[in-house]
Amino acid sequence: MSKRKILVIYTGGTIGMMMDPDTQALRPFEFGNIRQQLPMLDLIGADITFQDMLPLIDSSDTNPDFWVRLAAMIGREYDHYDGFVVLHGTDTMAYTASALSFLLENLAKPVILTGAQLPLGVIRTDGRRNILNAIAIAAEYRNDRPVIQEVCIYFQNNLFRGNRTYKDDASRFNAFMSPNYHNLADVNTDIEFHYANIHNEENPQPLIVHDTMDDHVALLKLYPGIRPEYLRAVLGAPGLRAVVLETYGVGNAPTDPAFGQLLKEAVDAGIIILNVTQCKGGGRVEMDRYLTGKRLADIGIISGLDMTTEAAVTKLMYVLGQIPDQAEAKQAMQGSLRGEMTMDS
Ligand code: ASN
Repeated sequence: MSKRKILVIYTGGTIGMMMDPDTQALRPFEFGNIRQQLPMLDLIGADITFQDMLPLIDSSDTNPDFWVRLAAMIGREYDHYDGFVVLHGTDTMAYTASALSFLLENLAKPVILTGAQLPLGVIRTDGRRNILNAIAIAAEYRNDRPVIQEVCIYFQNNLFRGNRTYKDDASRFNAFMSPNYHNLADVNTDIEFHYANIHNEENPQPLIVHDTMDDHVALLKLYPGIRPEYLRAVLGAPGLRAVVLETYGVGNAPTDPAFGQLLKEAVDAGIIILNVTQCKGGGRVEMDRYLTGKRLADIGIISGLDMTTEAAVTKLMYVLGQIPDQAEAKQAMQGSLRGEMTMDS
């Protein structure tokens, strides 16, 4: 069997950063000599090509335009490679993984994002193992079909569905979590794939690479004491089409009538309000559990069920980019598009 062809796209992030001699701060540098830094690459048994996506960025500079360009780059190379690895900063990796999952419709090849908490050039780097394992996973085929056919994040021994993750820790190597969906694989002495959790495309359709996202989306986190004028300022922003509302627990919010009235006016004006929970460790929005949540459902706020904030924001940007009509977009938001939320059974 010929070697699997893997394209590694380097976008920036700590993994390839070096200390800037002038500022003493880490910033992205062109990868260039990665093969010298990773002699083990040759042992993977894959045919590996590296491409930089310029300009290299710290992932704090990620935005919808960057996601569209990255999706287009994968789309252009889709037929030439068996799998893709994207080297990306950790800070917004969960947003990029979520956005890519929506932009790449009918994906039937692996797209694995990974990165590092310490640069490759540092002796204790986590980047070396993350890259090598991500490439090995992208090159894994069974019965001549890729084992992974979706957008994932590989980090510190865990393979996650990308649109189920968030960055949980600023310094631990085990930086990502997927509280509401099981791992797709665990990497120890062996790579153990959990096939029941992995999306399996029986009849792959041609890949569709979407190229529009609408960023008229706001994210609003509730906190005790939030002033109505702050809420009014967000809801009154020109052009606003949708809000991700991070509520308490299973989707609860203050019962203050003035607060409810502001939300109702926004919903009546056609703004989509999507309720997700602030609880990072897991759980789902159930607006009928408490009166405080039921009031939100009654005014037309929709449930994000067990979606992460990262998936909610990028899904809205994607859906609004495809669907100009607010009512239709609201409808589309309530289904699972790429396994990003668990539907009620
Ligand atoms: N600031 C970096 C980034 O997200 C953090 C990292 O990659 N660990 O680009």
